[in-house]
Amino acid sequence: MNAGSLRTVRRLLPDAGRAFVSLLAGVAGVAGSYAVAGFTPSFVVGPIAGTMARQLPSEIITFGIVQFGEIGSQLNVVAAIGIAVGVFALVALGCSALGRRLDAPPVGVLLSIAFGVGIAFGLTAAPLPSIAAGVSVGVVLATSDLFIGVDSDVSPARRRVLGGVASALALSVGGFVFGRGGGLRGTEETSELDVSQSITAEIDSLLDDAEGNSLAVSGLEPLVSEEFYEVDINATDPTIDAEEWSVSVTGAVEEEVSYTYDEIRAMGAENRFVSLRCVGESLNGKKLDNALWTGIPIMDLVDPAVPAEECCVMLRAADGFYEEFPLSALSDGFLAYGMNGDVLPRGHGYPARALIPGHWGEINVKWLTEIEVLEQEQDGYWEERGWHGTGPVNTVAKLHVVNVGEDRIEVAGHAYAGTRGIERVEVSTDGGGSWSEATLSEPLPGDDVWRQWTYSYDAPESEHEVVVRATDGEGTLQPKEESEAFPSGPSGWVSRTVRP
Ligand SMILES: Nc1nc2c(c(=O)[nH]1)N[C@H]1C(S)=C(S)[C@@H](COP(=O)(O)O)O[C@H]1N2
Ligand SMILES: [Mo]
Repeated sequence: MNAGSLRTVRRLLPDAGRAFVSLLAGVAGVAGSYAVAGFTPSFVVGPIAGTMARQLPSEIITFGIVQFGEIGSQLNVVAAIGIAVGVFALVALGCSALGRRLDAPPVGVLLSIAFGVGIAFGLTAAPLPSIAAGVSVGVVLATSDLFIGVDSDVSPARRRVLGGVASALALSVGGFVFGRGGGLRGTEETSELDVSQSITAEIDSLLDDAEGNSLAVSGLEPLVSEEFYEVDINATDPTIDAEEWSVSVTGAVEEEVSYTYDEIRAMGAENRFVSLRCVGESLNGKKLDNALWTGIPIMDLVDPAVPAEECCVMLRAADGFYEEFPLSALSDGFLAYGMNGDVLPRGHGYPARALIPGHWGEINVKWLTEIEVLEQEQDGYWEERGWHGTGPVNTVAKLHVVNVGEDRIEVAGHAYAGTRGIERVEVSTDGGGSWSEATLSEPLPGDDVWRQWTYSYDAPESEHEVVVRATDGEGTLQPKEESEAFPSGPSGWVSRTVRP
């Protein structure tokens, strides 16, 4: 290699400072996208995380769900952010090198904007957030070059880095605070549901009942969950404009029918307590919750289409999710557009979701767009990945509260058996040798609602094993045999060592 080409190579190779500025440009690109999109599918990280979740082998996904639960999906998001930053950083690196090679840094900046916008648009198909991403990448490159020209004692290389840091910081912080992302505000903003006075009054009185029936045990979640768990196939929730949304009944029907949001809202309103439990949770996990839902019987949508088949249905959603189950299970189903007196929050399926009493959470499809009547069984999203989560829930008694007092110990939790209901919860404080009946909360109206249980006893001298088991409304004691969540839901008696 002659001296000339060596110089060219050195000129093109990034030094540490340039590499760092490119990395900053990458961070700014992701921040810019977030500022405009918020945590929605238009945010570049969304599609990357989604693709990873879909493309990774199902063994890895299942391992993540069972071993890490919520953290598994957070890791997925963190990895996706890393990839997005990396991609924008490479764009910045490549384009600025090209700009230098052409002896025209501004051309490099413009190219980085063009490529940044292009890549973001390719991922999200959302114009504005993509422009924000690309421009942010370019701005960091441009400011870092600008600072080179400033007259000062600081070395040019250092000025470049400082300029990059300053603009990347300004863009990220500014975007985070002022952008649509709005900092760490959750997805749970919602507003009061606009329904008739009588329905509002019923909501208020049912929520009062739930509060009144909730046991006064310190640390025990009330009968209407304060924080309702969320499980999704994607990192970001779809943002749906209710005015443009509709749900259709298709497939083996006499006539396909489609309904707009306003049409559904005009069909009336009923209130129902329904509890949900995820098939992928751990035995004593926290993915079991209860809410008061407002909506209509789902068959009010299906009946007018006149199903020509008895077999089954596939529910499809705006996020690409789909689940199949027997039509008979749909017949008690509910279409909810309200939750606890509010408009159904985005995270729980706005504008409308299905609730299928007594069944595992996964067939309670959110962001519902299509009810397809099938002539033959098909696998849903999770069944394609090995799960068997379309059936009725297992009976469970959770042990979430242990209050150790001076001479008494109080234990408490929730029990749930879907539409079978809970008849009895028993507690053993000697590892299953003897059993006593727990106090249950008064049942709430509804066919698919959990109950709370509590039991208190004289504190023994020493460490002991507390075991809980429930009997469902059909008189069946929950099986003692333990099984993992995969593939058909956790089962077994919850036990916990208590130290007085
Ligand atoms: N469209 C759609 N619906 C969905 C899911 C999803 O990823 N997409 N997850 C399902 C799963 S696995 C569960 S447990 C429940 C959870 O409902 P929640 O997030 O309102 O608690 O929603 C179900 N409905
Ligand atoms: Mo689930």
